[in-house]
Amino acid sequence: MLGAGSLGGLWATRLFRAGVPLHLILRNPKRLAEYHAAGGLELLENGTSRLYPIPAELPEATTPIERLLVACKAYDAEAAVAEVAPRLTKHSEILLLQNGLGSQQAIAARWPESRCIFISSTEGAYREVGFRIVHAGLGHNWLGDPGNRQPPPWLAELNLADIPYRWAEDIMGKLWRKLAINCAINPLSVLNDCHNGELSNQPEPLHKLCCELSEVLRACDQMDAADGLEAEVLRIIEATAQNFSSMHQDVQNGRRTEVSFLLGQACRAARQHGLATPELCELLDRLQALLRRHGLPDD
Ligand code: NAD
Ligand code: KPL
Repeated sequence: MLGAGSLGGLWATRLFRAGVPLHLILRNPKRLAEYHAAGGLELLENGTSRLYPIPAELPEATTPIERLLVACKAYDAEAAVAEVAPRLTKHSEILLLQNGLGSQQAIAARWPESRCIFISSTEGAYREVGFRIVHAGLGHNWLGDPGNRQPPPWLAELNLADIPYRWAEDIMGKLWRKLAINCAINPLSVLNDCHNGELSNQPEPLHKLCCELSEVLRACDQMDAADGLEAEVLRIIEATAQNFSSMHQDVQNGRRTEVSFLLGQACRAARQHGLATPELCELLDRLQALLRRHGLPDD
C-alpha cells in the first residue's frame, strides 16, 4: 500500500484485519519512525477505534511487489510508483485509487508490463492526527481495467475485508462521470465559499456547466456518462447539502487540490476535441486565480 493516508488507511486497515498479507510503504525514515512510535494505523469507525499494527517499510526495501495499491493524491501518484518500480514483478498489478483522470493513464503507459486496475471510490475518510483515520462516509468502489474486461481472481478478498465494490466493465465511464460531477460542484463551491447545498441557488451556471461537460463526455465517447448528468448533479447537491466539497476542504486547509486531474482534464479534453467550452474555461481561470491568491499551486 503506497500512500497510507486517508483512503489508503481505510483500505489497508480493512484488508489487514481480514488477514490479507499487506505492507505499508511510507515516504521516508522519519515517517516510518513516527509510524512505529504510533504502533500502527488507527481506524475510527462507527464510534469505535482500533489500532492495526500493519507492517511498514520504505520504498527502497527489496522484497518484490506483486500487487501495488496506490492511494496517493493524483499529483503524487506517478512519482510514488517510480520510487518502487524496480521492485514490481513482471506480471504485477497496480491498483490506482486516484480521483479524476490523467494520473492513471500516465502510470499505465509508463509501466505497460503491469496490469493497471483503476478504482473510482465514493467512500469518505479523513486523517485526524498522525496515523488516526476516520471512516467518515459510506460509499462504493468501482474497479475496472480499460484494457481487459476480465476481473482478477483475487476480487473476493475485498468481500472478506468488507470493502464495498463492484467490477465495472466500463470503468472509464464511472471515472468520467465522477469527474464531471466534481467539475460541476467543487470549483463553484470553492469560488462561492459555500456548502454544496447553497449551489442549488445557482441553477443557471450549473445548467451551462453541465451542458458543456455533457458535450465533452460525448466527444470522448462517454455517452452513458453524459446521460442525465445535470439531474444527478442536482441530486448530489441536495444529498450533500450540508457538506463542503473535498476541493473546498483542501483550499480551506491550505492543501494542494487535484484541479489538474478534474476541471483541468475536462478543459484539456475539450481542446483536444476542438470543442468551445467558455464556461468551463472561465471557471478554470477563476479557480486557478483563487488558488494563487491562497498561495496554492494552480495545477
Ligand atoms: P491523503 O493526502 O490523505 O493521503 C495520501 C498519502 O500519500 C499521504 O499520506 C502522503 O504522505 C502519501 N504519499 C504521497 N507521496 C508518497 C510517496 N512518494 N511515497 C509514499 N507515500 C506517499 O489523500 P486521500 O484523501 O487518501 O486521497 C487519495 C486519493 O483518493 C485522491 O486522489 C483522492 O481524490 C481520492 N479519494 C479520496 C477520498 C477520501 O475520502 N479521502 C474519497 C474518494 C477518493
Ligand atoms: O465527490 C464529491 C467531492 O466533494 O469531491 C462530491 C461530494 C460528490 C461533490 O462533488
